[in-house]
Amino acid sequence: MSQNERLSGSDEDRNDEVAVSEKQSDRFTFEDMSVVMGTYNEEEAIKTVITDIEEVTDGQAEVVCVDGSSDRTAEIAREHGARVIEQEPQGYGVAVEEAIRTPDRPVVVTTDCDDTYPMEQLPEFLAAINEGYDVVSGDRLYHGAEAMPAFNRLGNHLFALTASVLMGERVHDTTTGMRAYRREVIESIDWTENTGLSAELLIRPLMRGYNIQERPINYGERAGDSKLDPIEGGLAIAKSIVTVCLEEQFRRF
Ligand SMILES: Nc1nc2c(ncn2[C@@H]2O[C@H](COP(=O)(O)OP(=O)(O)OP(=O)(O)O)[C@@H](O)[C@H]2O)c(=O)[nH]1
Ligand SMILES: [Mg+2]
Repeated sequence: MSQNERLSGSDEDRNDEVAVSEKQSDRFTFEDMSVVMGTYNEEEAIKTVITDIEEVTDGQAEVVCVDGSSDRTAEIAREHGARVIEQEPQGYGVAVEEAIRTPDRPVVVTTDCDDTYPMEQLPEFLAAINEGYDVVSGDRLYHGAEAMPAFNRLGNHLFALTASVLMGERVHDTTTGMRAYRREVIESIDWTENTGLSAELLIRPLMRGYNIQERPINYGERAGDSKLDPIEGGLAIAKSIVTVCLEEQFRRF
């Protein structure tokens, strides 16, 4: 069910009551949702993440993993019903771009496979998409993100401030891994970044006028080892933010 199909029910000739009841029955459900992630040696977390998604969505959401692991992550993911696409490890964004482009369901949710993101908030994300948002972005910093290393927390505040200045609009968490997108947003934009893909996935839609909501989320302790080097990764993300914001500003002229 595409957004166009949803809106096609609002024919002027129909009375409001019929239009409202049609709109309600056309709301997206978890059967319209794919939860996608890159997975790279996440043996410690994969079972919990998939089980949480299954429980919260009553087994209705599809799970897609783009996997570059040398451990048992892919095997465990398949055992728990996920669709697994194998890919040589080439970085976060290469995996996540493949993951977001794979599903044909109309609502795509990204997460990390490290048990840091609250799958129990998936119903809220779906509800916000049904309210009309094109992108719903989990804001980890709102509640303080105590589980995040202090250096990363500071960096994430600085990324959000930098992006806000360059975009001319306040955002609070540009590098979060948990977001819901209408699939047409993903398909309508060319993605260019790797480590900085998460920031790009917020900045380009926002600067092109899509309807974005940031929602506070809880952020947990990571299971297993981080795949991001804080300095090298942080510099790559900063470069992506500046590049993408400037490209989008120029695109407006
Ligand atoms: N397939 C694949 N997945 C990757 C690659 N790099 C990272 N990932 C996955 O992408 C997700 C995000 O990586 P994380 O290590 O959690 O990065 P992060 O969230 O910035 O760092 P933490 O704060 O430590 O969680 C995880 O599920 C990783 O397994 C890669 O090269 N290939
Ligand atoms: Mg993570």
